[in-house]
Amino acid sequence: MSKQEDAGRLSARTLDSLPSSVARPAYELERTQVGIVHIGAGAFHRAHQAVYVDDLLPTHPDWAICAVSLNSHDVRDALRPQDGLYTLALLGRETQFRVIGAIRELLCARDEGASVLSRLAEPAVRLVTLTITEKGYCLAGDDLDVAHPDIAHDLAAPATPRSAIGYLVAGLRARRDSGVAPFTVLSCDNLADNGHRLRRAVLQYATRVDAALAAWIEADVAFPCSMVDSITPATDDALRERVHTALGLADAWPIQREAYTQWVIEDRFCNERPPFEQVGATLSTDIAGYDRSKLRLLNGAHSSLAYLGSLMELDSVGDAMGNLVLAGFVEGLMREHIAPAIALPRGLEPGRYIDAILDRFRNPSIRHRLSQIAWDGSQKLPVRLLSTITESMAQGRSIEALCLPIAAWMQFVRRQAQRGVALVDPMNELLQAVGQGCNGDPLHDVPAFLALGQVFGALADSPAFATALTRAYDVLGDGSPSMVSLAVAA
Ligand code: CS2
Repeated sequence: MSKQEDAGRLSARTLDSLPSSVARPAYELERTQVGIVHIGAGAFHRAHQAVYVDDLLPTHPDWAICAVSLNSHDVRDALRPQDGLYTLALLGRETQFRVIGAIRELLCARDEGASVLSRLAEPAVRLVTLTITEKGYCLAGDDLDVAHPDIAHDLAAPATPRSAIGYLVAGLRARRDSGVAPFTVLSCDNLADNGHRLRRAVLQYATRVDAALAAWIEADVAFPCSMVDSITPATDDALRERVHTALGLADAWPIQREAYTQWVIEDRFCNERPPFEQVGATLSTDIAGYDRSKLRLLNGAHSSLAYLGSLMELDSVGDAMGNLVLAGFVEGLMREHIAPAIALPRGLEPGRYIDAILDRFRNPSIRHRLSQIAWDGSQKLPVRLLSTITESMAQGRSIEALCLPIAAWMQFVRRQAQRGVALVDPMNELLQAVGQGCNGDPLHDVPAFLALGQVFGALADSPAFATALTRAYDVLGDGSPSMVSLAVAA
């Protein structure tokens, strides 16, 4: 980068030129020290967890973040020239801009694996956090998918891993071998029981690599669960321009999110932990119920809006909420079909929780595209909606309404496949084949989807589920906007 370009871009050198309206790190960047390695340096991490850390660094400078992307070098390449700095736009009635300094190092594991491993081995790193999305866990049902190409690679070459699981185990092994206390492993992904699931996958992998290491991990490493929440629409050019105007400097990768944020963390760490409770997180020994309530109510409603709304040719969550028929259907789904099937945590009043979620969906300052939420449906639907269906059936409740968004996903897959549009989904190839083979007859199409065992699991064998899903698929007809409107109105 030339000196001239440098002068016009956000970096440690240009921080002092920021207008007073833009908040900046309230600590000296060079006095911080990396204490957290984060795997999955995407927008959600930078908008959520890194902001809590940014609030903590003035008083606890030894908890800065080394942010690792497993495959893509885009975040590293955008932020390294900016000394890790980036802008967060908080979308409230008025947008507030804030420069975040919590990420002090950026690594891309694919090109810099050795640096990632040496960070993981450092005693000063006491916590490893993850936002690798559902697919990053390489699970098949509740177990590690040992046939997954990255896991198969790592099992054959555990010293030079590719997967997050492979990195965690290689890092823990280095610590055990040199007598360093293990780090805590904290999953921050939208999965129920995320810590338990990650622990199980790590142990299954470690057992195959080194049984003694697996026993050490089992006894000494903590994998707390957590629930994360903040709506984070993807960065677009409009945001880049707004940020440029507000800062008077270019930022290659600003991010945006709603003002609301929540982080509930199970207080079970095997090494020192950052005092996140001082900066707004909730730490509790019992967080069961928070993750399910959020995943099933907020994310379940989001995915329902995404698939039904996309078929209706709506663009954003705001547009979908402006369609009173669709909004009414999703509200009814939350109040009458999802909430009653969840064991809610003590103190969480479902009516108020749902009101607050619906208000957030209506936030006029946010343009959250349905197409973004529609990504990775094969990974999201099991945790967001199919789990509610399983429990509703066990409780003898009706599942008719809950099957409509699942049928909408199937219609969505069919439409994209038949239009020749690839899906953003790790199962794209398989889904394309199923979608292209659909002929619109529910008795033909529904069994083809139900054969996707990775998505439907044991539900695929339930005749009651197959009947309800077939009916829902039939009601959606050809999946055209008018048919879908009629279906949600019914
Ligand atoms: C959304 C989530 O993209 C999606 O699938 O449902 O990212 C959602 O915005 C967050 O989980 C809110 O905390």
